Amino acid sequence: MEKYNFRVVEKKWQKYWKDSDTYQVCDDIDTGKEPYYVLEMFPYPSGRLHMGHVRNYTIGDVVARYNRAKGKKVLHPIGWDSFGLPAENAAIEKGIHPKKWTYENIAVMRQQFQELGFSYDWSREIASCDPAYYKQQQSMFLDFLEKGLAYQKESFVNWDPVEKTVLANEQVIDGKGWRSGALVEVKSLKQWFLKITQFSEELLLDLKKLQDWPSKVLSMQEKWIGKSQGLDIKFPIAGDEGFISVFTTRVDCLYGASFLAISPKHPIAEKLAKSDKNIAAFIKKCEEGGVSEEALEKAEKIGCDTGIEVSHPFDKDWKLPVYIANYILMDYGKGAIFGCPAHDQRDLDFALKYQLPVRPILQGKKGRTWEEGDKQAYMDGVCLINSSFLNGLTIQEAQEKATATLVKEDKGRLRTLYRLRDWGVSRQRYWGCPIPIIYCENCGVVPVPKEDLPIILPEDVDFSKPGNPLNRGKWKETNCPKCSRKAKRETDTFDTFFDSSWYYARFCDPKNREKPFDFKKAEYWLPVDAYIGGVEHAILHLLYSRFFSRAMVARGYTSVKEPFKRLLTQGMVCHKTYKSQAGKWLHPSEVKRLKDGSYIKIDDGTLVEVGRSEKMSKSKKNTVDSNEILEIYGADTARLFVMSDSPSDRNFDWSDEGLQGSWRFVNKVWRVVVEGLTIIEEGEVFPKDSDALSFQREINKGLHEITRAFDEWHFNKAVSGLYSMASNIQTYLQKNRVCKESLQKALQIFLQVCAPFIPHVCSELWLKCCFKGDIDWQPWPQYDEALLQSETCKVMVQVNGKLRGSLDVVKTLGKEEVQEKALSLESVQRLVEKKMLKKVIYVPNKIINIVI
Ligand code: ANZ
Ligand code: ZN
Repeated sequence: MEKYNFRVVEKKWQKYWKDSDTYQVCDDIDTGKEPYYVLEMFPYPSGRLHMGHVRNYTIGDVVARYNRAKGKKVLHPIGWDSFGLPAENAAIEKGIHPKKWTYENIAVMRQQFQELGFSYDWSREIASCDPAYYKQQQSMFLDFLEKGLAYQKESFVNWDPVEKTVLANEQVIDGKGWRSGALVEVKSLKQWFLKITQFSEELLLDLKKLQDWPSKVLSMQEKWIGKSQGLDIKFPIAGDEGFISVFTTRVDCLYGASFLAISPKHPIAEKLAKSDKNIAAFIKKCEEGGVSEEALEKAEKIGCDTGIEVSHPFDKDWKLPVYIANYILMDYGKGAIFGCPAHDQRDLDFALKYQLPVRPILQGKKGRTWEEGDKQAYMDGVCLINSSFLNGLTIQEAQEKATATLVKEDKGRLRTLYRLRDWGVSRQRYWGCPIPIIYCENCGVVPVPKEDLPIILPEDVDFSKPGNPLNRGKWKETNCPKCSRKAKRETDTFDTFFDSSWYYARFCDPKNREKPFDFKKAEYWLPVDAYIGGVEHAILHLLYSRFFSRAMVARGYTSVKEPFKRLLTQGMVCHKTYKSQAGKWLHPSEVKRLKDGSYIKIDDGTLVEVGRSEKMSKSKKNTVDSNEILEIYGADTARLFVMSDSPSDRNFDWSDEGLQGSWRFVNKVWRVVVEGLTIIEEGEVFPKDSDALSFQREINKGLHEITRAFDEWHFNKAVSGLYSMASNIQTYLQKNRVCKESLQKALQIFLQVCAPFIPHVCSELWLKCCFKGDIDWQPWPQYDEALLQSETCKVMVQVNGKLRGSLDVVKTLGKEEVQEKALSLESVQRLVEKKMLKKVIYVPNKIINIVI
C-alpha cells in the first residue's frame, strides 16, 4: 500500500484552496443559506506562532469547517492586531522600523496560517496599522466625540524621570522604569477618554442575555463593572463648618469606626500639602511606583496624620482622627473612608501600624469576635455589639436602621456606585493610530475635519532618543482647520484596545472606503456566532467591544448591541519544565527521557529535575516550536493533537506521546480508507448481512455521538469518537464477507467527520474514493434516528431445548439471519453437524431453539 505522504498532500491542498479561493464568502444576502460568523481573536503579529495560537486558531477552524458542512454560509476571516509596543521596542533595540518589522512578521505568520490549512477568507484580511483601517477608526472617534461619548480630561500616567518619557503599565517593573531602573513617578496629563460608564448598568444587565458565554467570564465582567449599593455619609469637621464625606457599603459598622482616611489626591490633602512640608513629602512618596492598579495593590499601606478631627455622625462628642492613606483611591466614591479595623483587614493593618483603637462591633457564633492581639480582622460576625441602638440586630437589620436614621437626619444619602471607570485611550506612543485632533492657540481643541482623514502616521521618525518621536519631528506642526493659523497635532495615539474593539464589524465589509462598514452587511453577519480566544481577554477586550457595539448603535452604524453570541475561552497550552543540576531551565530538546522515566541532559548525561506542567513560556524554556512540529509531523497531526487531549476551555498538556498518537491516527485514517477502497474496487460482492447491519449501527451511533460533541463544542470527545469509528471500520474490514455498500457509506461518513480536524488527508482520500465534489461542501451526514433506537439484545440459543450459547443481535434482525448466526456458533455446529433441522423456533429478541 502506498504510504501517506503528508508533505506532498498538504502542500497540494493548501495551494488548491488558495488558488480557488475556496473559503471566500460573498455578501449577497439571499443565498438561502443561513449566515454563520466564526471569529478567533485576531493575533498580534509577533512573528512567531506559538502553540497557544495553533490551538486557538484550530478550534476556530474546526468550528468553521463543521458549520460549512452543516449547510451554513460561513464567514471566517483573519487579520492582524498590528499596532503596539513590541514593534517600537524592536525599533529601539534592533533599529528596524516598526512598520517594516510588523509587515515582515505578518508575512511570516500568514504563511504559517496557510501551512496549518486554516479555512480563512483571505480576501477579507485586515491590519489595524493599515491607514485604510484606521481612517475609519479616526472617523468613528470624531462621531463619538460629537455624541459626547469621547471627551478629554486630566489624568495620571507613569513618568520615568530619567528617560523623561511616559511609560506603559507593562513597562513599569516593580515600580521602576524597565530601561532606566528609575523610580517611576506619577504625572498628570490631558488625555482622551471614552465614556464607557454611560453604559455601566446596561453592560451589567445584558450579561444575563449572554447564555452561551462561560459563566466564569460573565462573573469576571460583573465584578469588573462592580456595582455597589451604599451610602455617602457626612462627618462634620471639628471646629469648622465643613465636613468630610465617605462612601461605605457597611453603614452597620459605624460604631466600629476609629479613623477616617482620605486619598493623597483628596482636595483636603492637596490643600494641606501647600502649607505642610511633611504632608507634601508624604503625598509625593505615595506617587512612587506608578499608576497601575497592580502597583497600588502591591504597595505597603502607609498613612500620615492630618491633625484634623471629625465628629462621629451618631455622637458629636466622639472625635475621629483623619489620616491620608495611600490605599484610598480618589476616583472611587468620595475618595475617603471610615476605617473599621476590627472587621476589615486593610483597616486593621493600618490601625495596628499607627496605634489606632480597634473596636469590635460584630459578634459571631459562640459570642466570638476580634480579640486584643489578633492580627486578622474578624470576618465571621453576624450580629451587632458595642453599637448603641443597633445592638442585637443582624447586619442586614442594622444596615436598614442606621441608613434610615442617617437619611432622616440628612447625614447620609443612598448611592449606587460602579467600579467601572471611563476608558482612557490616549497613549504617548508612536506605533498606534493617531488621534485626529488639532490644538490651536486661537480656537482651542479642534477635531480634524472628516475630509482630511486619515491622519497618517509619519514614517520618517527618529528612535534614537527616548520618548514619543511624534513629539519631536515636523509632523505635529500643522494649520488650524478653523482659522488656518499655525497649530499642533495631538501626538498621542490610541490604545490598541481601541483597534480591537470594532474589527469584528469591519470584517463584514473590510474594503469599505466611505465608512467603517455598511449597515446592511453588518446586520447580515452580526453578531459573531462563535468567538474564540484566550481567557486573558475575558475582561477588557470583551467589555470594550461590548461598549463599542453600544456606541456604534448610538451612532446608527448597526443595531447589534451584543457583538459575540457564543464565546469560547480556550485554556493554555502547557508543558513540563526541566531544570539542570545548576538550576538552569532546559529546553525539551536538551533533555532525554530514559526507560525508567527519569530525564538526563543530553550533552553531559547529568540528571534533570522535572517540574510540573506549566504554561509554555520562553522564560521557562518549556516551549515547542510550531515550525518544527509542522515540518516533522505536518498540519493535520498538529491540528488533531491540540484538539484531542482536553476540553478546549481547559489547559492542555503537551506531550510527545500524545503527539505521536495523533500522528499514528492520521496515518491510520489513510490506511483504513485505502484498504477499504481496495475492497470496494476489487472485492467480491456480498449482500447486507447481519454483520453489515450491526456495522452500520455502530457507524450510525458514532456519527450521532460525534455530531453531538461538535454541537456542544466538546471537541476532545469528538476526537475520541473518530478513534472508535476508525476501529469499527478496521474490524469490519477483517470480516470475510464485507458488504461494499455499507463499507462505502461508512468511509464517506468517516471522512466527513474527520475533515474538520484533519482536512488535508480527508480531502485527498475523498478524491481518491471518487466521492463526488470537494469534501468541504458536502452536507454533514445525517444519522438515522430509527437505527439509534434499535439496540441490540441477547438471544439465547438452544439445541433441542438445552442452552448452548447466546448471541448479541440487532433487534430488527429477522429469523433467517438469527438462525444463520446461531448455526455458526461452534457449540451448535458440533451438535448439528450434517443433521437435518427438524424445526427452528424463534421468539424474537429472546430465544431461538433448534430442534434436530
Ligand atoms: C466601612 C467599611 C467597613 C467598609 C468594613 C468595608 C468593610 P465596594 O464593595 O468595592 O464598593 N472604600 C470606599 N471608597 C473607597 C476608596 N475611594 N478607596 C478605597 N476604599 C474605599 O467597597 C466599598 C467599601 O470600600 C467601602 O465600605 C469603603 O470601606 C471602601 F468592615 O466602609 B467600607
Ligand atoms: Zn484656530
